Amino acid sequence: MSDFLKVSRDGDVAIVTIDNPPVNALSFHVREPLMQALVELRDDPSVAAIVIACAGRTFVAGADITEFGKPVQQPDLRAIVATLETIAKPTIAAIHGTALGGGLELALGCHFRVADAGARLGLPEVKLGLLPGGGGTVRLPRLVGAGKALKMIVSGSPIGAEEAHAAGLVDAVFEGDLTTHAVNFAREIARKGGPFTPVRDRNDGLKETDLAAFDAEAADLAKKARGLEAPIACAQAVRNAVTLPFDEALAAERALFVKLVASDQSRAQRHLFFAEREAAKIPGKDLIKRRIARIGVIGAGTMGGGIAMAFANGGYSVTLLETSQEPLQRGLGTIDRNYAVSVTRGSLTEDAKRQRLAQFTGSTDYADLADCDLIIEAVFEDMAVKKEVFGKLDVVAKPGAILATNTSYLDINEIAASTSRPQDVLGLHFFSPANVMKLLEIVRAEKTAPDALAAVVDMARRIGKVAVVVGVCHGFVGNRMLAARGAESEALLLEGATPRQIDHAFTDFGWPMGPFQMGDLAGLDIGWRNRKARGQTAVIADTLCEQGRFGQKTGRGFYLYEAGSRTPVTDPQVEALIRDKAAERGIEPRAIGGEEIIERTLYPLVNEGARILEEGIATRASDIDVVWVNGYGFPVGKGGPMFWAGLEGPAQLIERLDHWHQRTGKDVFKVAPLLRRMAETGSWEVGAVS
Ligand code: T1G
Repeated sequence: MSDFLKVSRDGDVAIVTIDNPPVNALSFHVREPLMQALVELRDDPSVAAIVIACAGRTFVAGADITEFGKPVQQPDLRAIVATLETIAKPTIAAIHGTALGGGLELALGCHFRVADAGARLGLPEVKLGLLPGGGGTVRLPRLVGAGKALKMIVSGSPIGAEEAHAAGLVDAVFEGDLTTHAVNFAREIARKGGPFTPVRDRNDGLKETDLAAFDAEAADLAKKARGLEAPIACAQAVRNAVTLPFDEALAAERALFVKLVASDQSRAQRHLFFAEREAAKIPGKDLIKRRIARIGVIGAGTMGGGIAMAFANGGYSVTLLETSQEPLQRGLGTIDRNYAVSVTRGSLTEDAKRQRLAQFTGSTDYADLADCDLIIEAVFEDMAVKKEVFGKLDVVAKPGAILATNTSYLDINEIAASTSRPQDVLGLHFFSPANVMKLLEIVRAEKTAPDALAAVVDMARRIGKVAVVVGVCHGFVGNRMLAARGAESEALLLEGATPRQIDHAFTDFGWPMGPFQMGDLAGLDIGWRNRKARGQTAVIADTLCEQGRFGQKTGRGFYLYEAGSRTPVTDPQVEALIRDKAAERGIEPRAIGGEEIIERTLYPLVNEGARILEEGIATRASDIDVVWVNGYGFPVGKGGPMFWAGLEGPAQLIERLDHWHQRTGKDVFKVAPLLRRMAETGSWEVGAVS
């Protein structure tokens, strides 16, 4: 017996229950007693059938990711599944919660799988830069077919129990006491008698494989991989299941897994998996959290409407407040249309749309916010306007209500100080579109109460956001570093790099798009307004804005956009403008390569992250990685800017930053002491930075 696994009997049915909180990961201390139990039960003539179940909230959620990178302790998952398939008596996996990765592979080693109606099943290894390494790429296609297996494994997205049942992955779906249902199912199966065919010998799912269609689908998925190796390997492994004998395909899967698990990309993606969870661990995490049930959102514009939807999507009731009926109704109309689009796309049912909309109350009277537990403003980005809003909230909001601002740049300490309750004030910096983007920067002001912070970190998880707690400075973490990344953009253009060349350097690095295409998408007028507010200029971007070229929304920005198209087309007028401005400044254009572009944009990005850590604006370097991957599209295969600095080599960053600092004298290249220290220690721990 073991603390992590129990064997019980219900007559002639043996029940193996894994109990390894919190998610029943297949750690070594589970695998060892599991293997022993399976061998004993296999050889016990009094056992007619074996059910494998889990205690707690979920079936096995995968291999133990913390074990990767360490020597494998036998028995590994493959050995356990192989032993399972030597058992002639029926084996049944009883699945509740999420059977993911190695958990589903364990279940695929059983003859049968039964699931609770709310269960979800998937092989998400690709999100860790891996592929299913326990036989999933070879067994899953045998049940659901190569095409569906390809989609499941390359996307990493789980499917529900009913869909799994329809696809042949699950043999029965039950409501209520799953173990009892599983035991009855097992007894019935045993009574009917075998032989019971292990999944490895079932080829019904492979028979009708249209290899040409499969290859076309795999090629299409490869295009979306954007330099990531795992999706390509996943597709290859599933193809092997179709074209190779089982054992050869299994061996090929193993070879691919061994290569991926040692790769920088998988190390980066595993780093991000744990980094996202670390970010939510704040001091006082288990404080009695203020109860948040009713939400108030002030401002029904693009941000306010998106924020209101984010809360409604998380099940909260929302009072949406505007200054008058016209903007309020316009905002509510936009929300209705957004949900209608989701219904059209099939990602939302009509009932769910109605239920979501029923969670909204519109108002133009601050008094209607009096019973809200959390009120967030998304009004015009102007300190005076924000202070006016908080002044009213100070009067109407109930004691203990959390008062949040969605400001991107303004000083939240100053806003808090304008109220009588600074302990209730904090920032909730959503990223547009707020109902879609995962990142939520939670800004801790000087006087923000720890229990208020804990409450909103908890709330963030409920609305499906990835929360990072940051300190107050201009632009907090993300936008402050974005400014450092873009500081040289104009200089690069004036010195001879075209917008297309700079954007290509970024997409070659793995970004979804480069800074100029992104600027055109977001709207160049936003940056223009910010620069004017701070008395800054950017000669090319300012000139484009003065010409009304705001980007996609005006059909012209750094690029041209044909009517209704988002595809950027090089605009000779922009390139001529750049040459003219360069000539006015006596700058002789030169050829600028991709490496220089990365050195003058992404190296300053990392350097600013080091400064942010030194100032305590971010708690951990991994928090900065979480911000950049979830808020700005930093390539997951590089783990975020601070993890990537380790891959690139801090000495290389320092040498090039020093070079550009000597050449330009610009502060953005002045190497942060912590970056120098990291080059010596390999760690971003702040400690005593000289
Ligand atoms: N290994 C180790 N720890 C894990 C873990 C895992 N597989 N999954 C979760 N944890 C920890 C997590 O770090 C957190 O720890 C706590 O459990 C709660 O997690 C051979 C190679 C199951 C949907 O990728 O998707 O199998 O912060 O906060 O929101 O082919 O956890 O409390 O200290 O996420 O309720 C494949 C990963 C592995 C699934 C639950 N499996 N996990 O979500 O809780 S590779 C996965 C999840 C593999 C085989 C391959 C989610 C969840 P702490 P949580 P949650």
